[in-house]
Amino acid sequence: PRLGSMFPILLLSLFVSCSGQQKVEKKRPNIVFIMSDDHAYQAISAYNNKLIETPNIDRIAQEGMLFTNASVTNSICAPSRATILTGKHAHLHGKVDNVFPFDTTNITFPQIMHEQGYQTAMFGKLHFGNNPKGFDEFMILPDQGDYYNPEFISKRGDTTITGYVTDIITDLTLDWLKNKRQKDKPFLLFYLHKAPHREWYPAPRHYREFTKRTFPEPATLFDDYAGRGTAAGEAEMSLLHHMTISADNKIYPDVAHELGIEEPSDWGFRIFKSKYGRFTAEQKKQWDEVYGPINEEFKKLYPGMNDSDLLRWKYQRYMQDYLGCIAAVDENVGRVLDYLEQSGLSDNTIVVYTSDQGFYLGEHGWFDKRFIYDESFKTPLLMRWPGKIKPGSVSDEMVQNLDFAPTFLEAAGVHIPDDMQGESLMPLLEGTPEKWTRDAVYYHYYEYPGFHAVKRHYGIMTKDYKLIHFYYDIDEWELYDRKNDPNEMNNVYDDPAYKDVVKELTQKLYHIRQKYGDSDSLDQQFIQKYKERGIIKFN
Ligand code: SGN
Ligand code: CA
Repeated sequence: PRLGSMFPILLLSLFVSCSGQQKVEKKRPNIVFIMSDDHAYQAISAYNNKLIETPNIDRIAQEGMLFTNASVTNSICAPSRATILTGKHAHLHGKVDNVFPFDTTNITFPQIMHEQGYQTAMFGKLHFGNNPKGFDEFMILPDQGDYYNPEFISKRGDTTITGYVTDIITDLTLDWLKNKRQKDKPFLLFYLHKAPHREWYPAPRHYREFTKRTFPEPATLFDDYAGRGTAAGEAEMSLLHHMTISADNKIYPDVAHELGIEEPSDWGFRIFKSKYGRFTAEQKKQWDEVYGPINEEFKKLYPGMNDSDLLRWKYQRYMQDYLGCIAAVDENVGRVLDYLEQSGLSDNTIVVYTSDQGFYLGEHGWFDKRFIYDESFKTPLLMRWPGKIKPGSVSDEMVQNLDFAPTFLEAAGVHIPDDMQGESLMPLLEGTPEKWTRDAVYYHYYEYPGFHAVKRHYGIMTKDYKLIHFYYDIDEWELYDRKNDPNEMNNVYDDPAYKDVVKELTQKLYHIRQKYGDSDSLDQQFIQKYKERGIIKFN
């Protein structure tokens, strides 16, 4: 199939020489790759509308395909982005965590498409520590970026733009689409939101509305991790203990001190002060009008709260701000989709909506990600391609962020390098799932010891099971029966009834590690590099 993907480009080249550039270029699809940061599939109404309506993001699935089993190879920001760009697992591209710099000798698919005549642009969050290669134009946030009055890095230098980040990234994207791009070339556009990344600062129009709402609690909010191993119990991402009252829940530091709320470090207070300190006078005024009364109410409630009351209150505060951020993403995605329609670009443009990973919205009492458990391993994926994807289709195949690079290269009629590890999604998009043969996906998380204390682990998922090995300072195995235990509450690794499954999955895991070139000795090399690196800066 890879050699086959050369033929369209050969035919196209023939066509160029006979009939000129324009006609040919029309046939190669444009790609708009929309990715937000930490957007859980639980917060997209195309998946379910318990928490929020996202009518604009949903349009992509209504007019295209919704993937219900899409996952990432390593549930953390920069490694996911490196996998998307290279089509390789982290142990090969080397960006195994958020801290090691991206090795720019890697060849990325935008570089290849650029060489093949695509115009390339990127707006928003990349989080690589270095600038993207192969782009005609980019304006990216430094590191995690800011919600209010963000700075941007571009080829022309740094600049700060007043306003709300999700609106600004969209303005830049639309300005490029309308006024800056060369209209006779196909384009590859990365439209990358910072939202809804921690610490979840919504725009005034949305916090006014969302702070009035109450959201349903997940079934596992009060999880005590009894059915799992050491790693779940030791992770530091609980709403009750690790979500900060100030930076995350927006209680002013003075109010927290007055109430005698102690936190393990003053980090949450410092972050809140620095974020609040970025506001203009007008933004502060608007903020205080809404969050002032929330603080007053909390002053009254807090003295009478027990742990479960506080957990419930934190969950509501969390959801109000997190979902408020998503409301702005959805509105802005609508602006871009509208422009594609109005300009006539829609018909020949592939639109993708995804996130760099999933996220916990109170499930298992958590926020953040990193684990191979469903909420963080799975990621939203919606794709529209008029004329190729049948509107309203759904795929439950196990696709991964690893697959974007080969998919887009094939769509553009470009040869897929042999060392790319993903599979082109083309058979699924074209409605021929019988040509899709993958029966398992591989996962590997590395950033430990580190922020949120999620232990190193790798694992395999099939449609029925998930087998996980936690290593480094423990040596523990977990097996989950996906069909009978969808919330992954009971590790059945030692249950005699699953003896054969354990045997079969262990072999499969061994083979998939071999197939992708991962190994115990590579694990040790990454641990060694990690130790040599010494002090780690997490952001
Ligand atoms: C920040 C967050 C963490 C988060 C990492 C990684 N803390 O450090 O909660 O896990 O980013 O996120 S924050 O309060 O400073 O935002 S990632 O999406 O970039 O991988
Ligand atoms: Ca992320």
